Amino acid sequence: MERNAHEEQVDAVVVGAGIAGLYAIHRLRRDGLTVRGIEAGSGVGGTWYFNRYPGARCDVESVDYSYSFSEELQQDWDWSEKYATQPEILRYIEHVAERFDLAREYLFDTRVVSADFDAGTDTWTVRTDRGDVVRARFCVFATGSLSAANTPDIAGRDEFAGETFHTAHWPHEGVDFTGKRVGVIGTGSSGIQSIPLIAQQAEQLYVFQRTANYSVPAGNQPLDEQTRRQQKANYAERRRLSRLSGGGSPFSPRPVGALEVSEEERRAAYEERWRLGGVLFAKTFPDQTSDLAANETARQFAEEKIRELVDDPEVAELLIPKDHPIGTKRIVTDSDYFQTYNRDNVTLVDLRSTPIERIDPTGIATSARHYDLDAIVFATGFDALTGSLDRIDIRGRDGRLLRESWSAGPRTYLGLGVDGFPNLFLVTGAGSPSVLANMILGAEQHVDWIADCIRHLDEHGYATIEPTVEAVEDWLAECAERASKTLFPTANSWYMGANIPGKPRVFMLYLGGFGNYGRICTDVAEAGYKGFTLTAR
Ligand code: NA7
Repeated sequence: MERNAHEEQVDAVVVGAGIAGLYAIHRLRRDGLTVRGIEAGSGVGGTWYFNRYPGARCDVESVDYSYSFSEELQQDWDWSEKYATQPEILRYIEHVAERFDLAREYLFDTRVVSADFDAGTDTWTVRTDRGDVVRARFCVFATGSLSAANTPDIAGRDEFAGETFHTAHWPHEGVDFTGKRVGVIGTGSSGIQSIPLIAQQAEQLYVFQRTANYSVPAGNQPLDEQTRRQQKANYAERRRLSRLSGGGSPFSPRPVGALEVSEEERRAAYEERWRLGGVLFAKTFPDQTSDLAANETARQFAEEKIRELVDDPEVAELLIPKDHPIGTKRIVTDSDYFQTYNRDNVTLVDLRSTPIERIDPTGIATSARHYDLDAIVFATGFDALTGSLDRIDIRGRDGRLLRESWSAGPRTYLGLGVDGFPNLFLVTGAGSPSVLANMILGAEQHVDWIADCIRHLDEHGYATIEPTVEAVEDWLAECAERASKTLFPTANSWYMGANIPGKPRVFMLYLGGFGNYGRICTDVAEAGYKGFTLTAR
């Protein structure tokens, strides 16, 4: 849509109209600040706006994966399924935007290209690809952890004459694969969720798998009115438990380690979690991701399940992950993934033994043979956590570029602030629990902390806030120390930046738990923003 470039001055710029950005607009505006939101998409939703691939579904229960800031909202909204699909989540986010009149603060179809801090005026200048210039005291980057899509640079990629799709940029009108020969590259969440549905349509589906992943059935089911009523009646307690929990939902592991119980009890516990479904399988016992022997018990259980579900033992063998302890990459939540390989029209191509050599106009050539294709789906993930910020020229004090400051890995204090970048706030990014916890409650907690912080600055006559170098170093050390006590750094995961060639390998998240993390943030604020430098107006 054509429009004139904006030039304006506001209190706060919020980049992103996903779950975090929308709440930031709501909360900051309610606090009396003038705000401007900027969003690359044509509408609200962020991740849920772009990731429209078939089968896209959240792996956190709908009742928990929803805003808590408005009691009326949580009582009014009815989720139809235990794990909501992308269309339903997008409808929910659109409802929230409408209900709280948030979209009017946004420039849509607009990408932020740079943000520069001027120390003379303590002002950020944000520029966009539409020629807008927005000046603000505060910049809130709610740019998402999984928003910068990764399309691997495979030789001949752009020569393919058929249709090409990326799961993270799926056409809004959907895709009909009927009668087509389709190749899916990638078997992370996006591949594993979409493969069963693409298989139902396609004439022939080839799945190009480099690394097998663990996946647990979602155990999805429709929510009936009685369940919804019970959930809503109990919402306050559910939220209280979620805020204290490790992962931002009202569940905690059993109080004993996997090896401290009998074989029978352990199996029953895994069986129960498997039946309940989803990512929480990784948290059946508290030591599953810290003790290799404990992990092995869960791994073996999952391996048995895969063998039960897949008819061909050779295919099952290929689908069993061998390179990482279970749970150290995000466990996928699927609906009939492994069973899909029992279909006659589905072929698993093992890229470890027969790597892709190139893409050509008619399909994909591996070292073993050529696959003729009408369509290729890249389910190849994201430059996670830092990718969306790296793509913007963010310059703090003395013209320092954020991506250069982060060349050895992201440097933050609490995941909220960066040394040398005053009045810049990050939401649910690197250095926070982020994707390891419920992203909606995480976004609310971050935005509330940021809004309280801005109010503190204004009430006490401060112009800027930024973390000290020491606080950042200490926080990085804390995050690294916690990670080193777990099995997470042993996996080539996107948590480690390992999926992007050349990206520094550091575990980018805080592993101390959502509840713990929230307490630390509160303590820091209550101690007068300990670890931050505040400058007077
Ligand atoms: P993921 O989990 O990063 O998965 C990407 C997949 O793409 C994974 O299987 C990769 O294999 C594969 N991949 C990436 N590059 C290549 C190349 N060059 N050749 C072959 N295969 C490749 O992304 P998703 O979108 O599925 O999920 C991201 C998160 O979204 C998920 O964890 C949930 O939190 C929601 P690899 O493992 O690198 O060998």
